[in-house]
Amino acid sequence: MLATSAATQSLQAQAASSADAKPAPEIYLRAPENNAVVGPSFSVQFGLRNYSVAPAGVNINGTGHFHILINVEPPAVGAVIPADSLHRHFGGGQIETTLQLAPGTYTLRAVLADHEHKVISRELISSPVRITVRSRD
Ligand SMILES: [Cu+2]
Repeated sequence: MLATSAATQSLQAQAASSADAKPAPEIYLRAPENNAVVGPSFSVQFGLRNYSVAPAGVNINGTGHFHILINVEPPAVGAVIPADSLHRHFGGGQIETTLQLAPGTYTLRAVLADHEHKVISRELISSPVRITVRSRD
């Protein structure tokens, strides 16, 4: 029993040290690209490195769900992301979606938030992506 316990502790220590050595998380938009010109209905694809996706309400360390912020500054770390037309939640764990926007220019940001929709860290807020939406495809 003692040997098993020591082996378990050793495994836990390895898991902890590999977690410490983990590279920083990164979030970005695979699509659209910065300065893209898109039609009124366009594909959005989220990108994430060194972190994982889980649906809203599922509390697993190192996971979160995506949001798109449209023409708004991101909330502070730890703040709950509002749910409205400028703050879209993808609580099902989606990694892509289709957005419909009126013609114009927009600034989009992807944000990963935790199971309670709280901003996790600055690293999990993407750089702004500027797009122009045309009136036709
Ligand atoms: Cu959310």
